[in-house]
Amino acid sequence: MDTIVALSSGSLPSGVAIIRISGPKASKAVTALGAQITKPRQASLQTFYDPDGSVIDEGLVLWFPSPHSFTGEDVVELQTHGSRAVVAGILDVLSAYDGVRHAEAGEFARRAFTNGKIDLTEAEGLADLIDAETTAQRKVAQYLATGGLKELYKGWQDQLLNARAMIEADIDFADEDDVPGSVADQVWQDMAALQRSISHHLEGYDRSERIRDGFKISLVGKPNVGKSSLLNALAGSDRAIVSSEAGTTRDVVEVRMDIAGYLVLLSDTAGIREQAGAVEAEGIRRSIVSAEQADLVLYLSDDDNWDHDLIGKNSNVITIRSKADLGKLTPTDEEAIHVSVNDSASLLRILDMLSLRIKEELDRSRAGSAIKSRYIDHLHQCLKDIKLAIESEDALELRAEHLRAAAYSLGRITGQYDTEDVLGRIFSSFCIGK
Ligand SMILES: Nc1nc2c(ncn2[C@@H]2O[C@H](COP(=O)(O)OP(=O)(O)OP(=O)(O)O)[C@@H](O)[C@H]2O)c(=O)[nH]1
Ligand SMILES: [Mg+2]
Repeated sequence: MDTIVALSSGSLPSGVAIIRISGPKASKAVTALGAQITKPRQASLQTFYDPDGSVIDEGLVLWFPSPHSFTGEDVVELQTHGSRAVVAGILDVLSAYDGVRHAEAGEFARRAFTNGKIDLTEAEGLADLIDAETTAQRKVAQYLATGGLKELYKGWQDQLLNARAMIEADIDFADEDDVPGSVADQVWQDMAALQRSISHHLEGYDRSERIRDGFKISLVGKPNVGKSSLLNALAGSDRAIVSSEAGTTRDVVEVRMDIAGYLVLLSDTAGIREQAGAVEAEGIRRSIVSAEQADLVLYLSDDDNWDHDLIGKNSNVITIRSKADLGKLTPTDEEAIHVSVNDSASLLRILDMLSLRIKEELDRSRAGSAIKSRYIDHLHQCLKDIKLAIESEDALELRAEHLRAAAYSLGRITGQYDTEDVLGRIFSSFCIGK
């Protein structure tokens, strides 16, 4: 294995330059500069010499013995003045050392990957982090670089491989007919749940952009069910007009609030009903638009008639049974949350639930925005194979084989099974010294 060397800091001239050297000869090669390694991970100030004995520069030497280094190999980092002449002089001496050469683009990261220090998603996150220009980009890149998706995909891969193992164990011990409630039945339920998680994750990719400017919650329902009252109670101020007259709210009223540290835009809307005058009808149209664009819909009703068609298309809905203090509650199929603006405990329950939901959505959106286009095809292929496994009428052996294929697709994302040319393409897009 060659030892590689490169300037790892940015363009010269600069205040300081960092030269990184990685590989078995790292500690030996610095002796060519008249320097030597000292205590691991501790800076020591030393002088660097040319072979003819003249001083090139003075700077710091840092020693990271294998495996506790970025690449997992022996690494030495030199901090010198960021002068073109100094850096060129030092690189000349080091690269002339036997077994040491200049690094290619992305070669340090590639070695970190080969040595299992990072997986492919983390390597890509690192590249994004270096390129990040905005806080939002930085956060997403940081998530990817620190293994956010690696953990998620690894977890799914484990589930698939466990399921396959369970099925194979089942085949080995099975009687002629399939016993209901057998291990395999549980496995297929788990696989259906996994399928949902992966689809959900892919949806997050599409939604991720929007949530950044604030999490939008829309209060919708029929007239007079208490939407404006709930908005006021949650916001802690009389922002919307409340009256016992149906059709009070005519336009969308938006309040900005902080729920558990998240910026939330809570919208009150006009009650939705058939017979309405021109102004109210326009208000109702706006209610439906608001409900469709919301990240979360709170669907209020003060009776037990729920009609999800009423509120338009949005799969992210929480049903709320309002005016719970009036005591007309009857059990319903709908798992509605009971709330009364006169009962502060019920309001706190709503706030708790909202902060939980917002956190879940934000986690999902963050994971979603970290998905790279390269992953999408593999995730779709994974879903396809799980579906085949679940729906197939074939023998269990064949169905288990689809699960193996699904796990393989996830392994392609993390780089577990990738071919030389795919890896080469990814790492060569990195710059030299990375
Ligand atoms: N008892 C009781 N009354 C409530 C509650 N919430 C709202 N109300 C009453 O219900 C009536 C309608 O409340 P609003 O908040 O204006 O209802 P809305 O859904 O905004 O109505 P529109 O704007 O007309 O669609 C008012 O008289 C409120 O005082 C509650 O939790 N308990
Ligand atoms: Mg209202």
